[in-house]
Formats: sequence, structure tokens, C-alpha cells
Amino acid sequence: MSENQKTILSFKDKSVEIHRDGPTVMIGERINPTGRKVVLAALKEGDFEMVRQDAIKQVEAGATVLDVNAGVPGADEVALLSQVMQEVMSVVDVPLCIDTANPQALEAALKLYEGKALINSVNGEEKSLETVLPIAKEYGAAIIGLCMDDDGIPATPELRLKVAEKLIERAAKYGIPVEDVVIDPLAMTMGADHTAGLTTLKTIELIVAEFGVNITMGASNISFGMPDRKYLNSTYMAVAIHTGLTCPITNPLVTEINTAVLATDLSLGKDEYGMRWIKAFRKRKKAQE
Ligand code: THG
Repeated sequence: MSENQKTILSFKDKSVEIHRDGPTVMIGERINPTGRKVVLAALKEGDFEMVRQDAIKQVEAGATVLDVNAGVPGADEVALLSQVMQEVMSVVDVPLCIDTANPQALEAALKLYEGKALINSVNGEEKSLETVLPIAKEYGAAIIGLCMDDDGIPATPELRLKVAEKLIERAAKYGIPVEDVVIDPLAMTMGADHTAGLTTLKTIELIVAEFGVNITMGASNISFGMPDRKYLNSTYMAVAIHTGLTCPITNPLVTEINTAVLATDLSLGKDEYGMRWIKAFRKRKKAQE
């Protein structure tokens, strides 16, 4: 068994700790034109109002980190990602998770960011390791490491653990400490394979036992193509947090998901005196009035 790692992200004078004994950190997923057609349409029009509103609403709903993705087909991602980041930083003061596969866009984004960001992502492919790890080291950022490599996504938890090990070892070679490596075990849809959710849970279990690192994932991936997704997502969220998930990339505006995270934290002793649960209840009640 390995001791639980603590990842500290920051933005200006604010910092957020990710730790298995502390509250689950919701990374807001909504600023993402790849996953959301309305955001795509707005960004194509050069309209950033939706991005600003999504930033504010997600933070109000309890996201303490925001994922920022600006992957618009045909657009100049280097300029667009920086612009989207500026818009987000003009309205909220939470650490950002920079979601891009473009190294130039990543570097430009890190240049203008003040604090310790989370890079989303690096994976076990040689090209990715060699490109992203030096950038992460240079800017003192933490990284999300995806459990896939040159051979694709491993089918078994044991093989995904191997990729996690490689990611942690290679990061260390570049001077990036293990606490700054957040692992994504990869959540795939249960609509295509009913054991996909279980595979991800077993992967989390193995990685946490071996390395104690923080765990993230696109938590809503598991329900793609299924009906009534919010129930699948919220139940899976509870199970995954119990298994070791510490910072899901998720939609905090969905009440079922939001309350599942809070209820799980309280159930697992991560919400002192139930204060966060009670505060969130009062907020929902006030919003209904
Ligand atoms: N791992 C890591 N990063 C990730 C993912 C992951 N980043 C992207 C993605 N997966 C997680 N982010 C999102 C963002 C938005 C949506 C889903 C995942 C989303 N999707 C709508 C839906 O699910 O119904 C699409 C509908 C629409 O077009 O609006 O909102 O796995 N490290």
C-alpha cells in the first residue's frame, strides 16, 4: 500500500488541494466545444459569453477547478485556447485544467496562466511523453496521465497499471514528482461493453494501492449512448469515489451528480460536520425560491 499523494493546484493566490482524505474536487467539464455543440457554435461565432457564464455557473455549483478545451475544427487553437482562458480568468479565480493535444496551444496557455495549472493530458505514447513532460516541468504544472500508449487502450486493469507506472517513472525522470501526476484510468461507455465500468474501477483500485496518486476521469463517458444518463453517472460517481477517484471531470450543474458527490463525501467521512452537504442544500433551496 502506498500513501495517498496530495496534488496542489493554484491560480494567483488561491490554491486547491486534491487528496483522498479531503473533499472530492469537481473539475467542471462544460467549457468544451468538442463535447458540446452549443459551445462549438458560440466559439465559431467569436461569442465568449457562454464560456464566461459556464465558468461562473460551474464554480457556483461547486466546481473548484475548471477544464478548458478550445478544440474547434479549422480554428487556430493556439490563439483560441489563450482567448478562452483569458475569458474564464476574467470571471472566476479557480485553478484551470488545460485540455489540449496541441503542444503550441498548451505552451501559450501556460505562459499567460498565473499559478500551478493541471495539464490535460499526457499519455504513454513516446511522442506525447517527450513533448508534454518537458513543458510541464518548465512551467511547474501538474499533469493528467492517460492509461494508454502506442498500442492503444489496454483491455485489462493490469495492463493499464503498467502504463500508469511508465507515466509516473517518466515524469520522475523529468523532475516531476509523483504527487503532480494525476492518473486517468480511462472511462469507456458501458453501452458498448457492460464490463467497461468495472474495468475502470479495478484499474483505479490497482493504481491507488500501488502509487496512492490522485485519480481523475471523464466520469460521464461511462453512460454514452445509454438512456437516463444522470442516474448512471451519479451512481457510478459514488462507486468510483469510494474506489479512489479524487477529481472527476464532470458537470456540476446536474443535481443528481452534484448531490452524489456530496453525499459520497459525507458517507466516507470527507465532509466535516456535514457542513458542505448542508450548505449545498441551502443553496438549492434558495435557488428554488
Ligand atoms: N479524460 C480526460 N479529459 C477529458 C475526458 C476524459 N476531457 C474531455 C472529456 N473526456 C470530458 N469532458 C466532457 C465535456 C462535455 C461533455 C462530456 C465530457 C458533454 N457532453 C454532452 C453529453 O454528454 O451529452 C454532449 C452533448 C452536446 O453536444 O452538448 O457535455 O475522459 N482526462
